[in-house]
Amino acid sequence: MASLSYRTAGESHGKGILALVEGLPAGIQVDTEAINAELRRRQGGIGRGGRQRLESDQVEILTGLWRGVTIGSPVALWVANKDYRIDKLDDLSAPRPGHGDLAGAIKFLGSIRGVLERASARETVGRVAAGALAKQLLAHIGVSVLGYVVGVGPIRLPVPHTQLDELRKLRDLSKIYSLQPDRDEEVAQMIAECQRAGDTLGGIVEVRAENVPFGLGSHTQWDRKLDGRLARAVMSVQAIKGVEIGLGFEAAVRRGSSVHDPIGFNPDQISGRSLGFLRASNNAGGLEAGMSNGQPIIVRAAMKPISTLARPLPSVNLDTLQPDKADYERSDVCAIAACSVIVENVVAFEIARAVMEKFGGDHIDELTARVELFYQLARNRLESRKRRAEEAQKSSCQQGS
Ligand code: EPS
Repeated sequence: MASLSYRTAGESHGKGILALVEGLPAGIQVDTEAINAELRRRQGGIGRGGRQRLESDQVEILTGLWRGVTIGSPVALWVANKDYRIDKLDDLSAPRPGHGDLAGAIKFLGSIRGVLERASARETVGRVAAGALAKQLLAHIGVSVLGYVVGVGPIRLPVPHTQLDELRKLRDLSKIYSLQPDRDEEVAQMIAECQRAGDTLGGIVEVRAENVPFGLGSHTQWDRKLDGRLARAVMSVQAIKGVEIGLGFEAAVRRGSSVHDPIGFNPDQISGRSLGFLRASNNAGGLEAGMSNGQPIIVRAAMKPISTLARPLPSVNLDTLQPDKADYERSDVCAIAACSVIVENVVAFEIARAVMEKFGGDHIDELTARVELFYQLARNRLESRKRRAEEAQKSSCQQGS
């Protein structure tokens, strides 16, 4: 069977955005409303621009299902744009610093319009739809993925120490999708002030994936390392300028003894997905040598401020080659909430891809059975080691007595 992958197509003001997902096993009952809920969340947050008042993103599943269930065929997800007017739109002349305008217009020996239409974060509709579908595969093996905002501009919004379900409730209470809903007002005021100044704001998002099986990804080759794949996928999201896993850049500052997560073991906890290993901390963010280690996967990403500024930066007019102010088009002031939804879904897709690589299966039941078989083999291996260790200890005691 094909490995799990997706591609997107579509322009910001074209007919719509398409995501083509290949390699999903058969037998997944697809919940279209769950995909729409993610698309709606992506449209929300504080600081969004006029475009989100025009759109009400809804997925149409064009292919790959029979009576609502996957059949192993490619799944084409389509989200129509209401603001479809690409051919009526003029070109820009003064590239916006930070956007793809200058690099793209030079690269393609062409227009800025031809570049910005595809560089636009509207494309993330397709990534979210694909990721929301991949999450439905992950649900079958008990993996949960949650994305939230941990920083908006200079404001830090730390993660409380509580269970994932509690974090999800907090996130869903917050208008900026942080885990500190009681600080929404402070964030809203900062964004409003930024808008009055004609400026924009970025921030930091974090994604936490729980109950991820041991051993996804591989240390054996650079492009199979799951940390590398996650970093690539997340870094490719529009406006992302930095990606960290676990402790991230902070690990470079500390000594090894306060970075690496000590390994404990409780033989009585070998059961189900628990193999008995206890890690008091998770600075590795669930990944060691490019493999998942049974701990939650933690990925953080830094989003730069939106590059379309109402009070534009200096640029050059490409028609006259004279200094000019960068062009302004309707835009968001802060899209960090949307970014948390996008990164959550992008991470979910990469984890689902790695699940399919390790366990595979043409039907979802085959996949879930293979996951269980793997855990059974791992538990058996540990139980037999435990017995051998106990016997060795018994015989050394007997020899000593
Ligand atoms: C974007 C510009 C704005 C954003 C857009 C990304 O679109 P418009 O030019 O139509 O106002 O709203 O994001 C989306 C359309 C979206 O759905 O997230 C850009 O230039 O990148």
